[in-house]
Amino acid sequence: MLYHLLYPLHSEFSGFYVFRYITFRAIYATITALIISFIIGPWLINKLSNLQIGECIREFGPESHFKKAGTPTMGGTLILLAVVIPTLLWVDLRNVYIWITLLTTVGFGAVGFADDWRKIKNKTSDGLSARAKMLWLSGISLIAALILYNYTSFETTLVFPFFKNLRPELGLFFIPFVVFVIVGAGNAVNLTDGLDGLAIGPSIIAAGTYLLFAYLAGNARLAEYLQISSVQGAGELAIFCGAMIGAGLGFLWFNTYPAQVFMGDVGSLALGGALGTVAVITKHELVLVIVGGIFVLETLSVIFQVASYRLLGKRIFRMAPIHHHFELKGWPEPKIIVRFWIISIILALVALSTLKLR
Ligand code: 57M
Repeated sequence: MLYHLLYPLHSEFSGFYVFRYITFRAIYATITALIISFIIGPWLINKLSNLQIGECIREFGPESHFKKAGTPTMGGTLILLAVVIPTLLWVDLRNVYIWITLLTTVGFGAVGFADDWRKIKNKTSDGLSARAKMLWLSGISLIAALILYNYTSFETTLVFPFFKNLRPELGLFFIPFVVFVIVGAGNAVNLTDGLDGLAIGPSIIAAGTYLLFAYLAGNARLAEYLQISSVQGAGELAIFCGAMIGAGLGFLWFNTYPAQVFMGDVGSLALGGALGTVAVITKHELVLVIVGGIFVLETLSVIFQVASYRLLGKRIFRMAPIHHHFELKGWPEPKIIVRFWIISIILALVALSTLKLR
C-alpha cells in the first residue's frame, strides 16, 4: 500500500524514488514487522493469559516440560500479523506470487488456529485429527499449485542444486510436487517446535537465505550471471521474507528460553507453509532440504524412530523428534536450542554456496 501511495510521488519529489527499490522495502518490511511485534506482543500475551489460552503438556513427555504447563500458546497469531501487515504495506500488490504466498501462509495459519483452538477448548493435547489436518493443508497447497500452473508463466522444471544443466520438465507432476513441498515444510516446522526458540531460530535463518534467493531470482541480470532460474516478479518475495525475519525476531524476543509464549500450530504451520511456497516460487525448492536441514533432521528422526519400532521393536532415539533425545540425555534446553541454531547457520551457508558451485 505504501509502495503504491508513495512511489508515484517521485515525479514531484525525487526522494520518493527510493520506494522503488526492493532492498529498501525489504529492510523497512523487517523493521515494520519488528515494531508490530513489540507493540502487539505484550498485549497479546496478556490477553492469551487472561483468556487462559495455555498449553496442555503431554503426560508422557520429558519431565522438564511439566513446568511449562499453562504457558500461553497461539502466539503464532502475532507472527501472522507481523508478516502479513508489513507485506501488504511494502510490496507491489499487483504481484501474483505475493498473493499465492499469502494464501498458503494465512491458509496454513488458519488450519493451525483451528487445531490449537480445539486443543484449548477440550483441554487436551489432541486437536484436529491428523487426516483432517492433512486434507486441509493439501487442499490449500493444491490451490496454490493450480494458480501457479494455470495462471502464471511459471516454469515447471525441477532445478537441482550443484548441477546447472539438470532441469527435468515436471509437466503435470509439478502440481503434486508443489503440494508435497509446501505440506512437507509445514509439518516439518511443526514437528520441530518443541523447545523454546527451536523452530523460530531456523525459520529466521531460512527466511534470510530465501530473501537473498528471491532477490537474485527476481533480477534477470544477476540470475543470468549466477546461472540460476530467473523468475520475473520473484524479487517482491524478498520483502515478504524481510517481514518474516522481523516477525520471527519479534516473536523470539518473547519465545526465547524461558518462553513467555509458544507459537502453537497457527505459527508453526504458517511459517512452514510460507517457506515451502517461497522455495517453490524462487525455484530453489530442493535447496530447502539444506536450508531447512534442522526441520528435515527432526522429521527423519520421527520417521526412523517409528519405522525401527514397528519393524524391529526397538527405538533408535530415547524419544523422537530428536530434540527430546538430547533432553533425555541430560543436555540443558538452551544448549540444544543454540546448537541447533548453529547447525542451521552452517546449513544456510552451504545452501548459499550452491549459487557458486554449479
Ligand atoms: C507438535 N508439539 C509440542 C506448542 C507449539 C508423530 C509424532 C512424532 C508427533 C509429535 C507431535 O505431536 N509433534 C507436533 C509438537 C508441544 O508444543 C506445542 O505445539 C506447538 C507446535 N505445534 O507451539 O503449542 C510441546 O513442546 C514444548 N514447547 C516448548 N517451547 C516452545 O516454544 O517447550 C513448544 C514450543 C509444548 C512444550 O512442552 O507442550 C510437543 O512436543 O508436543 N509427537 C511428539 O513430539 C511426541 N513424540 C513421540 O511420541 N515420540 C514417539 C514416536 C511417536 C516417534 C517415540 O519417540 O517413541 C512427544 N511430544 C511430547 N512429549 N511433548 C512425546 C513426549
